[in-house]
Amino acid sequence: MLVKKGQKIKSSEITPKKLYMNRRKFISSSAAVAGLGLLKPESFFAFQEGQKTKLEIAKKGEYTVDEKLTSYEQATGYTNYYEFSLRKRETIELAKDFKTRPWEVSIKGEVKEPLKFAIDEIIHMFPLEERVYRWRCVEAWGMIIPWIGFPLAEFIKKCAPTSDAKFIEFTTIYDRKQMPGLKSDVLPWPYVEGLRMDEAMHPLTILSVGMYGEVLPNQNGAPLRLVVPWKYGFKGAKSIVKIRFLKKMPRTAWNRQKPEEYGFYANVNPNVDHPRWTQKTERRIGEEGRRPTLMFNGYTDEVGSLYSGMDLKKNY
Ligand SMILES: Nc1nc2c(c(=O)[nH]1)N[C@H]1C(S)=C(S)[C@@H](COP(=O)(O)O)O[C@H]1N2
Ligand SMILES: [Mo]
Repeated sequence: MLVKKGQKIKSSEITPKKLYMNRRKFISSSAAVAGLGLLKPESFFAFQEGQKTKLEIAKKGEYTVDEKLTSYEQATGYTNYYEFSLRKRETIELAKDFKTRPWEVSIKGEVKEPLKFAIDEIIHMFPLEERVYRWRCVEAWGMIIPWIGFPLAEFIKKCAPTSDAKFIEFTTIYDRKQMPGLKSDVLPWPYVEGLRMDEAMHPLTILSVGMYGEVLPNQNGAPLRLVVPWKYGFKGAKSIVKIRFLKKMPRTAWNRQKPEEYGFYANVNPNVDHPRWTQKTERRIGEEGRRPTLMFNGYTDEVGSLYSGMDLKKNY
């Protein structure tokens, strides 16, 4: 099939040639990365900008909560992405032409050597898992999302951090041409978030590349975002371009903007109110009324021990 420049092709029309080319490109670029293991041809997909792309899920169910999923329309139509807009229903339209290819993630700081990964290398590095998690925004609403991704811990191993790495920092793309919200000074851009190394290595923490069976929609943080289900949603940095391993706790965007409202830890905690509203209850999107908020968003059995001996009123 002949494809003219700028012409869109349906995924049903993608030729074996195109698939082959993508595959070749991937193999040659990843040859530089040691220890990736066997590349399974069946796990390749042809990413097409602006189209829904199905992801092959190798594993289902780990840590999955048995609760009714938030509708796809609400999870993708009511999003927080301030680089585009402060209005949750507006980001879907403003992000629709956002370019997620080519895309590189650079690895810096306390590592054996600095690295760069292309996004399609990252997506094919590990078997993709689907995990249905509770998701709780600091603004006291929540959702149930079927994320697709892999444990951040696995990716960290590929980055080979040194023993000096005690924290990890995530930086989001800063592109004023594509992101009209960057004109606002609501946050000190770029959007930066971070975790303590043991939080980052916890098996619940994932890097997500998709949701609802498909590649992440742009407004939900394509092509790569962090998901930490026991913390407030703002920890989940979207559209990551840089990961740094650090000796000291990084300064994060929300914490810099309003330290008394947004702490570094940001664990979901019904006993510590936000200065301007209660955190005891929350609205689950798609439901009437409010629910009680659960400590660590209901993940106490899994993560409670990470914080033993810490005063969570001080370390909010
Ligand atoms: N880069 C970036 N990441 C971000 C945000 C943002 O504005 N910019 N918002 C955060 C907030 S406040 C929340 S609640 C979640 C929302 O994720 P969702 O829109 O996919 O539900 O993304 C987080 N990650
Ligand atoms: Mo949020």
